[in-house]
Amino acid sequence: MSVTVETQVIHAEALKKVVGYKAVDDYVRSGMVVGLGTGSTAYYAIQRLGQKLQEGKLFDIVGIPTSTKTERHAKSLGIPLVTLDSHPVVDVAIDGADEVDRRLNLVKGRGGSLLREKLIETEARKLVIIVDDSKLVEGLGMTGAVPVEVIPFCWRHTMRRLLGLECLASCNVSATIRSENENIYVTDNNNYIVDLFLEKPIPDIVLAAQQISEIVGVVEHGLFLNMVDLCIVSGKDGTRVIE
Ligand code: ABF
Repeated sequence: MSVTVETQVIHAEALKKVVGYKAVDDYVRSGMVVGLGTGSTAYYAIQRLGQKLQEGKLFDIVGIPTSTKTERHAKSLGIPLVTLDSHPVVDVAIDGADEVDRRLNLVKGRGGSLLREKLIETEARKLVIIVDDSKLVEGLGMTGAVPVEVIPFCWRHTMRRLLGLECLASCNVSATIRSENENIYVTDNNNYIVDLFLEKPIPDIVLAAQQISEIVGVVEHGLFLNMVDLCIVSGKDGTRVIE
């Protein structure tokens, strides 16, 4: 039993490594500004980038990290870091996702970094998403939460407004405030995250994205629509690119 579980973990890690390495090998060139994603798959892309810089196979690269965790990781590998303030154009951004639909729309933010991810990846000339095939879905929001970053002030009110949205009325939506070690989880931006759980698919994701954004206490949501240029997917039969 334990051997099987361990084998599955190794297999899952191997799939993440394959897409992380491939993203850097195929889409990062010397001289680029690179958006550095967050999460256990993006981790391998950052590892590869650091490795290629150290080996002199890439040079004149700067990275823009999408979280404080990624910032620490990139620094530990000696990847030079900048921000959008000084480098407003991102040549390529590489990141994971929680769900990817047929049109390459995403749910992101279950790891907690959606705001900085969206801020930086919106500016990417090329957004490369790296996932294993367990992330491919028919309808967004069916395998877990749709995260929404909200300001702490009156978060219960903002949560109620989210639950009352017309566009989610048919989804049997429920919500929780994200917690960590029995405290409310605080994002890198000192905000909270409301996780929306849906029992039925969102009928119109564009409308939902718009209506969620319009709630005043909402900072950003984890629906990433019409942003992705290509998605590298790994599975037991190998790796493929969806464009
Ligand atoms: C980040 O990584 C998040 O938006 C998303 O929640 C997560 C996916 O992480 P993992 O690759 O660890 O599954 O990009």
